[in-house]
Amino acid sequence: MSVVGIDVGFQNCYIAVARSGGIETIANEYSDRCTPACISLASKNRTIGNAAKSQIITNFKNTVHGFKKFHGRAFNDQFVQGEKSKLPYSLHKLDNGSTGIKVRYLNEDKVLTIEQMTAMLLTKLKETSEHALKKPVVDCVISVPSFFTDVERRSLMDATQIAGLNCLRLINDTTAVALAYGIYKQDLPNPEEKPRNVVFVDIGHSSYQVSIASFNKGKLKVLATAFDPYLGGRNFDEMLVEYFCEDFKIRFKLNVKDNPRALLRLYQECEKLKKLMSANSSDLPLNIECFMNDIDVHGKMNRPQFEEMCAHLLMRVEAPLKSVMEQSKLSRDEIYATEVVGGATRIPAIKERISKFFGKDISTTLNADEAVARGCALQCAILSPAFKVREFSITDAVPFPITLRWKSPTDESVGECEVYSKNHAAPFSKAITFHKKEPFDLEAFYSSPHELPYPDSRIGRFTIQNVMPQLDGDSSKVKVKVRVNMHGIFSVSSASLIEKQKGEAEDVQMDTEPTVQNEGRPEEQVGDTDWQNDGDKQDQGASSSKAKSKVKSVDLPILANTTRQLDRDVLNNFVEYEVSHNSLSVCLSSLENMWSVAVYLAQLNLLCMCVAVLPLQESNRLTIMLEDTENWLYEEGEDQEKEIYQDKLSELKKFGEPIEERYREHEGRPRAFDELGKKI
Ligand code: ATP
Ligand code: K
Ligand code: MG
Repeated sequence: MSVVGIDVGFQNCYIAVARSGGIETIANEYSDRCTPACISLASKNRTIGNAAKSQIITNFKNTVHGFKKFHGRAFNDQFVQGEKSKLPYSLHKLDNGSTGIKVRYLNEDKVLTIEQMTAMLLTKLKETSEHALKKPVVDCVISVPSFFTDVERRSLMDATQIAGLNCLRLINDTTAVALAYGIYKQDLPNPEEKPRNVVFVDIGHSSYQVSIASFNKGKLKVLATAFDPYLGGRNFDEMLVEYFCEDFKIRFKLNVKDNPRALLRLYQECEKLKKLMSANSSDLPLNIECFMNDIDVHGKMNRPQFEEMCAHLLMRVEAPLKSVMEQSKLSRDEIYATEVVGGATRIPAIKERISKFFGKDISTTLNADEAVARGCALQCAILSPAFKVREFSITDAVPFPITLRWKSPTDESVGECEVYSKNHAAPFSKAITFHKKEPFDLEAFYSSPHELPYPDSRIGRFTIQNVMPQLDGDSSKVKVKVRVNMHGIFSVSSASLIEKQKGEAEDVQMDTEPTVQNEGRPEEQVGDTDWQNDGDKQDQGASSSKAKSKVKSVDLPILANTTRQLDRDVLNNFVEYEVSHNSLSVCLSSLENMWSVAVYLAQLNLLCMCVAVLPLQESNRLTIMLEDTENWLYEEGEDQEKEIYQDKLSELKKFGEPIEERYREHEGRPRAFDELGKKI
């Protein structure tokens, strides 16, 4: 069984796998550990990841990126509509009201669902891990923003199914980071000692998440989470883009926003500039040749100016930190450390804000890009029977309170009960007892819609079927189990009718108020008895006291109708579609053709990074040669006869082999390159 963790980012995806040596992040065929969340659809094939990213400008209408947060959202959703105007590709309303993406693919106009898009990305990541592990990959753990609601989580789960993956757990980004932090720590307090509290901050391209977790030996517990789902690195890119659009309008009379290609180029250049500014506070240039109408543009920016421009964004750093501290009721000196991850935390002004808030330096002991994926792989290893890891129990927190509502049997009044309070431990099951004579509905919804980053607070309606009165006409006792599962998804998991046996003494309490009992975490057998709380114990006590009166329990069917649920037939069609289309692209890039050239090119590219071994002149020639081949590959080289590729490959090899040889001699480590060759 494979052990794989996948961080599906808004912009960047990472994969970590467990091997005998431990957890390691793995590289794709471009020797890149980051795979861009980007899919390019074309007339003959599809490309995903790095190759797709290089098509963003050339094939802008059909190169899809930045779609992660459309999961589970209606086309008319305010967020979707807000994004729509900024996207180079088109969105389309699907029949069920969901958001679809309209592309030209295989010479046809197609509308693909978000689940299908993410599935394509996951297929690619699955293949990359299969290459690395040299065996099929099915089981995995995937990261998800902690603020994703049920609908978004279910939609992501559907995507994993379409990709042929078996997702053992959707784990919250910051929880994965907490696990990556805690599992190797040798010096955590003993179980009876005061726990160590650590703040985890993850600011990525699209969003900002923070959580506080407390650690003792062998366990972590998430105390609270907070977020700004709409603050990330891209907001800072946008500010730069806005600035230069204005600047170029004045100085070059250019209307950048009217030209999607130019706008996309400007986005790319601004992102680069933003990253440079993180390391440099002096004036930095922004130059783009042949930008629009054959005009070369140039501009400049420096860090102080940038920070001033982004002051309103920087102001938003504090609120989630404040919120998470208030929720946890901890004082600042009870915080042991603040660990930051995510690309955007490299912005110096963001780091400053965080450390100023806590009054001490932040720590960056974790790999900012890979910590989420590593945490996912660790969780997968813990769940996998095939892998031996140190025992570590993870208790997450429910981000939004959940309420259950039902109609009273006697009158038309409505009863309701908050079954999960904010920050309630998860995964977690509860049993609720009702007294009913007929089938009834339970409606689950998020109790505080104002704090929900999603427009619909409904989770679903669950009909408890086949409920009948007792033979004597009395109400039946119906025991319903609800749970927030491993993926952070709520469900009514089972219902049973407790039948009174003939001659049984009337000792069942017939109150109409349902009673709620905590059941704890059935899916985790590990220690942590503090979850088996009184409710559960009372239940057992009661049944043993009336041990003589026999009760028979009958399972009741439940009809679940959750919001925006993908029809199972539709899902199956998507599965088939993905399988056939993936084999199509695999076959188009099978080993004798373009693929082999690309692979060899990637190897040489890597060699090129070690140019220290080559005389300057030669390394320049190599760089030019590689660039030329790459350009050829993605232009006319995209669609050639097999022989052409073979020729290209031998041409490359003629050039590359002596260099490989020299590299080996120089390094005196022949294994390194062989390893690399195998990996790719
Ligand atoms: P999300 O977590 O929102 O789904 P993600 O996981 O794809 O997104 P990350 O890979 O964590 O995001 O971070 C990407 C962001 O970090 C981008 O906006 C990128 O420009 C930014 N970034 C990366 N390096 C730097 C740097 N040195 N300085 C400033 N920003 C940076
Ligand atoms: K990421
Ligand atoms: Mg991320």
